[in-house]
Amino acid sequence: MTFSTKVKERRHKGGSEMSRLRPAVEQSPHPAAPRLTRSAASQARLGGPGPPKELAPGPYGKQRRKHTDSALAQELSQMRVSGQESPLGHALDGVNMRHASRSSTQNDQPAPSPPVKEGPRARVKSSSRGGLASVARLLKLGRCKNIVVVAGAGISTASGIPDFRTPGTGLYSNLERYDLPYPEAVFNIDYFSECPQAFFSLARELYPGRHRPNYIHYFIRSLHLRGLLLRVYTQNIDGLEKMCGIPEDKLVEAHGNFTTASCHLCYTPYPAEDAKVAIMSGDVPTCSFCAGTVKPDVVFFGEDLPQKYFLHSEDFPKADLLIIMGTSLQIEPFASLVNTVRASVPRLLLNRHAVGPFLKTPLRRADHLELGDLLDSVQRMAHLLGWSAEIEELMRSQGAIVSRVD
Ligand code: CNA
Repeated sequence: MTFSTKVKERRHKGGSEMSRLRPAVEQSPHPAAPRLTRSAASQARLGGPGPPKELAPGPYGKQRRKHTDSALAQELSQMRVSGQESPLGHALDGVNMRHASRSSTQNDQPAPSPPVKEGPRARVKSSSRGGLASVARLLKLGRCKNIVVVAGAGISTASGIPDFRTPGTGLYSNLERYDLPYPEAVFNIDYFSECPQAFFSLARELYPGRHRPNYIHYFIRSLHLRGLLLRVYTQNIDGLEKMCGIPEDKLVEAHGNFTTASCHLCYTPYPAEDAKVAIMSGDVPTCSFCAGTVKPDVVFFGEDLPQKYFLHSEDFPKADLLIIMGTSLQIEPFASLVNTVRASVPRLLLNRHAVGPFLKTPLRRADHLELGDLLDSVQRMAHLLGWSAEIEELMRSQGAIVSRVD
């Protein structure tokens, strides 16, 4: 089974393989998809190397086959039908993605990339502040013992890693010289085939070792140390969750990581350290078997998410608190995952803007949001909980710099 990731706004490019913009509340008319792949709305805009219709196998190709008949695929498809619609229109459904063909998209012209919408504070009627206190109270009362964290690039900006979409500072601006048709093209496998240097440039930025985890990562670890963390699902590929000491079994790096590498054509494994040395020195590592370009096993659009991702089907129904941090919720599966906790379960969004289901008004009864700088919010949350000193001590013990926002 494979996964689709998708962006919430997508422009219809014409042609069956391309996606259509579709509001998030629409329902997919498609039947359960036996396979889903990661795809981005903006790939639809690209036209050229858009999401493959006949899925080219990815580095997780074996897993894809393994999951083909999984009941989980059906569940995910239903999840999409019942809660999240694909802004890509049908192309985001596993079925469409499954039948997408790379070659058939190659002559399409790129369409302009519409700005990603995030909810301005004014649209959110409910208080955009105050969510912290409510959730901290629940935690103090011992009501939350199976916390699921869903994280995105925003948790790492305090570590000096830009996110994608923040205007001015986003990684996209650093990749301008590659003339990417849209930010996520850097994770497009066909684009990579033509221009690996765009991704390698990003990889040089994100390879573990250059950046350190920040207070937010340690806050999540602190949840774990208190026995409250069921799992953290991160879209990040920077490895900072692992680096701060969140154990492997508590962590789902849904978009892969740099720990392993393989040929993007034949999936022959390649020594990750050799790939890193080549990429860091500006070379292109090539497969000794087929001479294809090697890449770290970061999940590109059209490739399978790691098998571990499927833990979500057990975790989310079990969660008694969902904390969503630093993500625009533009890419599936995350956008859908946040809707799979029970309706009575509190969801706390910590982000600069309202996103995903937090754009709807009125908010769900158990929804809380705290808008503003994430580091500030998390530090205030820790303060409310009385955890600040412990987290700072934890950081110092690992040589991390403690910077306080008072
Ligand atoms: P995104 O689409 O860039 O969204 C980030 C979100 O975080 C936005 O809503 C921002 O407003 C918000 N944000 C950023 N900084 C702060 C802050 N200091 N305080 C509060 N809110 C903030 O990133 P997503 O994670 O949603 O998108 C998923 C993509 C981006 C994944 O495929 C990632 O692999 C990819 N990405 C990863 C990294 C990384 O690993 N660190 C960096 C950049 C992009």
